[in-house]
Amino acid sequence: MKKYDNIWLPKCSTNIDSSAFGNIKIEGNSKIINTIKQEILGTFDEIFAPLTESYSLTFMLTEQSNLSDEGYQIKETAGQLQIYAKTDKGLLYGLYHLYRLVKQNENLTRIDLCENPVNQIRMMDNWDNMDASDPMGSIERGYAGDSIFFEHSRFIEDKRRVRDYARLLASVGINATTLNNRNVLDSESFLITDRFLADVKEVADIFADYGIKTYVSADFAAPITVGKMDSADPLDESVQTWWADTVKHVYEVIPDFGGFLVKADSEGRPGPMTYGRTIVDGANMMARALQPYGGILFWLCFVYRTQGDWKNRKLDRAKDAYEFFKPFDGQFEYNVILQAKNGPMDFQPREPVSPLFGGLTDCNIVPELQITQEYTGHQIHLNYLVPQWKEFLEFDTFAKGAESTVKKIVDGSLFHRPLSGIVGISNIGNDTNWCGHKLAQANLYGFCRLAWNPELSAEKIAREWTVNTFGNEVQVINVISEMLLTSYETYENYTAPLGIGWMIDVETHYRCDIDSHEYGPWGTAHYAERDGLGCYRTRDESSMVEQYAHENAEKFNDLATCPDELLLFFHHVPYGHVLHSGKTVIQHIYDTHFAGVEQVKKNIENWKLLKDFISPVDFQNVADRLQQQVEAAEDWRDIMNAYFYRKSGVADENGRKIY
Ligand code: GCV
Repeated sequence: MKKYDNIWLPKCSTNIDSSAFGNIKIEGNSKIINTIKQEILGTFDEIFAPLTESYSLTFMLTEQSNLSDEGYQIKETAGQLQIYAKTDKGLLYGLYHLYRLVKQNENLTRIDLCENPVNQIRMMDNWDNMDASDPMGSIERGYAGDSIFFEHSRFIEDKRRVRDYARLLASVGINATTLNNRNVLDSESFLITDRFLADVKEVADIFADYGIKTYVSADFAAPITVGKMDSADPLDESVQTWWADTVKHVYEVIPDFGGFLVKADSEGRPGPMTYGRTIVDGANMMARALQPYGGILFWLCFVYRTQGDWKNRKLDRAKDAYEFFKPFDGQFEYNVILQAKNGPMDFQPREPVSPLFGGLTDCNIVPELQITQEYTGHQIHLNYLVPQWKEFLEFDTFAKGAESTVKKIVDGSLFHRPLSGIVGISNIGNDTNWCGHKLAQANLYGFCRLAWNPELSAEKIAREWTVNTFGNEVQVINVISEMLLTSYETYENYTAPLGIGWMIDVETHYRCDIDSHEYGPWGTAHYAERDGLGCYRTRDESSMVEQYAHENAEKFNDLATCPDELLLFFHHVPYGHVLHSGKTVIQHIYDTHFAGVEQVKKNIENWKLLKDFISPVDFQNVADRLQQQVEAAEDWRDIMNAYFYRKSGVADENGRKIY
């Protein structure tokens, strides 16, 4: 097994001396309680030995009504430090909070805090493949090495790293995970059969030790690929029986199994539409098979027409998901959760919120946010995405009048949904520092902290992660948090402008390649031509704006009110169009592209200030990545500026070098 750094947590040794408990009392008896005991013993020297010099410590189960099932209270009186919770899981979360307090040097005397998670399902999806192109277990859009679950088309024997991942996720409140890529190919189809169920159980048991439920991505066509039937038609009784029997067996082996994630009728994946059936026919059929066991079906809304027509302005990929799903609102089984990307397209650096949020009012829907940096710099570029996610969560859908924010859909309160929550696409792999770029760990941490409490600010999360990871040195905290907090804007500056996206190479989604999505069979992405650029999504064009509630439709439709950062997502404008900022579009493109590169150069200088405070390995890791980032940013700047200068014929007001 590759060696690796621990991240924001104290190291947990397995060479433990059980006599060390001393005056720490722990109520209860369960697998999770054992995890707590192991944590206490494993981190004794760093955390508990100093703590028990001042306090006696008790982990107590309670019936307190101010606590939810996963909540906890940490309270100190007269030298007694107590962690109360209704459940063992709450105690575990309380323990991890205690770590944070210790790392942040908080004074624990007379402390009295109470925490309940705001969101119900806090899920991490993994895009790990068993084989595909890489025998070591590749990760689709993964930028931090190979899979920690799979190699050579089977499970990795040594599960220590899976355990550490479970620990990491639980330490920031994650309570569900999907093991494998939603693009279910070959071997992965058999995860729900005896070929792999014993392994799935072993992994699920590890996650369960940390209060995390395990799901797998299932192939809608499994009755054919696995069951050797000639159809996967959801209305075919033998197909329904096949799923019922298969699910029954899964639960016989893994009684606390979570359920399935399904990507159907999307990007070449089969689905009910293959058989002329509806989304509801397909989803409900699988959901019913899960119902006797309390299982949940996550069904992806990432369904779009893959063929565009640049001449037909009514055809618009951004409209597709809403058009496919809205007609079925209210018809899904109670245990179906629709899972939709934050934006209507595909994890671009800047998109408006998907109109499915607020548009679907009568079914369970959760957003998925991409922690792995597919279109946002591949964990080579520093890009702390928490500010993007905060904007998403704060967006007012106006679905039930003002204050109908996305975060109220995520916590289930807006439409009083029985099932609700949020999903992140993981950014870890088997790299020594888990995320490729050491500072990309802040995104993993940040997603999970927001999933627990969306009110936390991007700044608070950045500082908290920095202290937990690098310690309390003020200069380190200031430099790293400043680098993190400006990095999203920096990346946006030197890549595609004003919300348009897609000016990136079509295969890897990394390099600047302005036209690679423009002239393919999918249709058009940016419509850049001699006189202007931008999409045609207003009321009189593709009419995508109409999918939003009236207030937002009006705002986006009108040039006078459409926010600058989304202008080109909705409008085609001349290069001379003046933004609310007072700049013309063309000057904005030049200025942001020059500024973005300068911001990365500044980070390179700032990082050097930390040489004496950061371990040599981490220091070099970030320094190397910043160097790669600046080179890529210079490419983006030069290609973008040259392209738009030549298209528009308008010179830079400041006479800078444009090729
Ligand atoms: C896992 C995008 C990505 C794919 C990804 C897909 C999805 O299209 O490029 O790699 O597949 O989204 O979310 O299913």
